[in-house]
Amino acid sequence: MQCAHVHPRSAIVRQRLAPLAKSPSGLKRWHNGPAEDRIAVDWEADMAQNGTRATGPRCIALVGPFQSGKTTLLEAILARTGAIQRQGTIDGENTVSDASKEARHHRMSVELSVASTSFMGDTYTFIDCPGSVEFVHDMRAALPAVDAAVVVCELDEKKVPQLQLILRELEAQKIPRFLFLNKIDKADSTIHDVLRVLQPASRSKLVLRQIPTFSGEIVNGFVDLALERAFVYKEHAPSEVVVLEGDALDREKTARFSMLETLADHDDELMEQLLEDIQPPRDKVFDDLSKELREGLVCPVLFGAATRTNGVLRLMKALRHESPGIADTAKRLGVKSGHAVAYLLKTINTAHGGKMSVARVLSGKIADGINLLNSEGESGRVAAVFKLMGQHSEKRGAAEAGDTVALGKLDHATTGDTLSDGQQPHPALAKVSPHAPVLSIAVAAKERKDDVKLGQALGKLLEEDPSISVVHNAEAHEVVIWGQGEMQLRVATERLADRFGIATVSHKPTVGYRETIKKGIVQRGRHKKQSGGHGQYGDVVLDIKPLPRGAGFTFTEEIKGGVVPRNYIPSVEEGVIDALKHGPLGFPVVDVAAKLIDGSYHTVDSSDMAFQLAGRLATHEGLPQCQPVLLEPIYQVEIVCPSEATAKMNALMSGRRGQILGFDTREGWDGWDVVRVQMPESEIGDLIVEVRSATAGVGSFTFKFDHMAELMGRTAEQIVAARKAAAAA
Ligand SMILES: Nc1nc2c(ncn2[C@@H]2O[C@H](COP(=O)(O)OP(=O)(O)OP(=O)(O)O)[C@@H](O)[C@H]2O)c(=O)[nH]1
Ligand SMILES: [Mg+2]
Repeated sequence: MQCAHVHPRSAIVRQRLAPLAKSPSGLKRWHNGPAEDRIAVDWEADMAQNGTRATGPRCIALVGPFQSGKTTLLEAILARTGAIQRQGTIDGENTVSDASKEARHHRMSVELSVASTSFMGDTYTFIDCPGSVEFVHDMRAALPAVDAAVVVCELDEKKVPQLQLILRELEAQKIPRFLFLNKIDKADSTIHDVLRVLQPASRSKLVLRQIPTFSGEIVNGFVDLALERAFVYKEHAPSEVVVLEGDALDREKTARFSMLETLADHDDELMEQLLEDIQPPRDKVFDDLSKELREGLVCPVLFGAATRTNGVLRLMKALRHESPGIADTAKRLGVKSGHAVAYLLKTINTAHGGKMSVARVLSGKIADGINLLNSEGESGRVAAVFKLMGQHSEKRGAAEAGDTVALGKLDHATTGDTLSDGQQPHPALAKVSPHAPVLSIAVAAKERKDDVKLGQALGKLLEEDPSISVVHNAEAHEVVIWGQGEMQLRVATERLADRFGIATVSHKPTVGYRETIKKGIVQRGRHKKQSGGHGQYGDVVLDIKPLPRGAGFTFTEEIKGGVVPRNYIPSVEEGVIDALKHGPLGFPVVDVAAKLIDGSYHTVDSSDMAFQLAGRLATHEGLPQCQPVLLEPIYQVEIVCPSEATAKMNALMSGRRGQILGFDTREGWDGWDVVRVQMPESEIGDLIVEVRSATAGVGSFTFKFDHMAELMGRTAEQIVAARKAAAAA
C-alpha cells in the first residue's frame, strides 16, 4: 500500500543509517548523557509529559473492528480514572456501555454509548461505537463531533480489511486517530510485525509509539518511545517504571529512530537533526507527534490490554497531550462562532418515551429553556440538559463549548443536525448519509390492535438509526424493514417487543414477480344475466397481444358503428385492468396490449358494470391461451470486495443465477475490486450474508432494478405452485 505524504528524504536517513547496522549492537547510540545506556525515571516525571496541549472538555470516539475490545476499553478507562468503582466485564453483563437489553443479550454493541470521566482536571466524553458493520452508521454520524478517535484493534490479519474500512471513514472525515492495539495479553510472535500487518490498512503512516517488553513469551510491559521510559504492567494498577538495559535498550533505540524518522518526513528541522545525529529535545518530539496527528499525517500506535487495564493510563495521557480539542474541532467543521452551536450525533428514544438528542456543543452555551434552530430554520426548546453515563442520565447545568450532553425533548431535531441559538439557522456542518440497505424483512404485528402502534414504533426506531428504512408494499400488503444486515434487523424486531411491547411476526418479503404472454388471441367476453326485472348485458371482443418488455399495458379501441357505445368503453378498460391484477399464473400481468374490436349491447340491460365484467371475462378467458410466462425482476448489482475475494465472489454470483458483467479495480481503493452482476431479485434476498462471510465482513453491494426477464423451467413452476398454495391458504 502506498502511503501519502512520505518525504523522500526519509530514504536519505535510511541510507545514512545503513552502516550503523554493522556495529555489534546494530545501532549507534545517542550522545546525550547518562540516559544513553539506561532508561529509568520516576512516576512523577512520567506524569509530566511535555508539549503544548489543547484544553477544555474532549470528545473521543472509540471505534474499531468487531469485538476488538472498545466497550471493555471504555470500562477500563472509566475504572482507571475513577468514574466507576469497579471495572465491569462483558461476560459479567455489568459494563457501563452496552447496557441495553439487546446489547447484553448479543454480547456486542448494537448502538453507540456515551460516558464521561475526568482525568487530570479535564472532562473526557467517550463515544463507544459498535464494531459490527451493520451498526456502522452510529459511528459515521457521530464522528463529525469528536476531537479524535481511538481505533481499538487486534493484531489479526483477518481483521485488517475491517480496520481499513474504519480508517477510510476517519480519513474521509479528517478525524485525527490513534491506534490502540488491544489484547496484548494474548499477543504472539506477530507482535514484532505490527507495522507490516497493520500499515496496509492506513493511508497515513503508522508510528509505533511503544514497543513491548517480554517476560519469556509473554508481553509484560512496554517502552514508551517518546518518553523513553520503560514500564511493567500491573493488573488493574498503574504500570511500574523499570530500568531498560541490554538488548531491550537496543530495540528501543532502533524503534525510536524509526518513529523519529517518520515524524521527520514532515519536519525539516527534525530531519536535519537526525542527519546530524543530534538528539531532538523531548518537547519537540511531543510537539511533532501532536501536530502530525492533528493534521492526519501520522497515526500513533499504542497498545495494552483493556481487560487488565494495561496501557490505559498512557492512552489517556496521549489523548490529553496530543489530541486536538474543541477549538480545532470547531475549526475543522467550519463553525461560525458568536452563538451557541451544537452538532447532534445521536438520537435516543428512552423506554419511558422521552426523546434525547446527544449533542456536542461546538461554541457558546446551551442551557435549559433555550430555543435552538436546526439548519432548516425549525425551532425547538431544550427541555433539560443531561449528562450521560451509558444508559444512565442525570440532569446537569448548562453545557459549554466542548461538552457532550443529551438535550431533552427536541422534537424537531434529527441525528446529523446542526443546531444554533442565533436568529438565523447555522448552515449544516456535516451530513452523513446512511449506506444503502442490503437486507429486508417483512414484519406485521401479531395482533391487529397493534398495527397503529407498530407504525409509530418503527418511526422511533428509524429516528434512532437512520440506516434502517421502512417501505410499505401496497401490492403485497407488507411492511418491509430494510437495513444493513441480519443482526440489525433482528435487534429492530427485539426492540419492537422489548421497548414498545409489540409482538411481531416476520417473513421474507414478497418478490415482485410478474407475468406476461408470448402470443396473442382474439377473445369474446359476454356478460349476460337475466334474473327478473333489469337484466345485465355487456359483450366485447378483445384483441389481446404481447407488448415488448417494459412497455406495460395499453388499451385501444376500434369500434365501428357504435356496437359498443362510447360511454361504456372506459368500463371495458377498467375490467381489463382488473383482470390483469391476477394473471393465470397468479401474478400481475404486464406488457400486454388489449384492443376492443367488437361487441354488442342491449338498450335496457347494458351498464358500466356489465361492460366492466365483460372486459374482465374476455381477459380472464383469453390470457391462459396466450402462453403465459413468469417474469422475474433482474437487478444490476455492484459488489465491492478485497481483491483476494473476487474469485470467490464470481463463484458465489454464478451459484445465484448471476450474470457477471465484468470486474474492475475499485477506484481509490488499493487492493479492492468492483464486480458488476445482473441478478434476480429472489437471489439478492440474503446475498449480503454470503458476501460478508466470504470477505471477513467487509464486502458489500448496492443494487438497482434493471429489467424483467422471463423465467421458465423448474424454478418457475415452483414459484407458481407456491403462489397458488399461498392464495388457497
Ligand atoms: N484477552 C483479552 N480479551 C479482551 C480484551 N479486551 C476485550 N476483550 C474481550 O473481547 C471481547 C469483546 O470485547 P468488547 O469490549 O465487547 O469488544 P467491542 O470492540 O466493544 O465489541 P463490539 O462493540 O461488538 O464491536 C470480550 O469477550 C472481552 O472480554 C483484552 O485486552 N484481552
Ligand atoms: Mg462494544
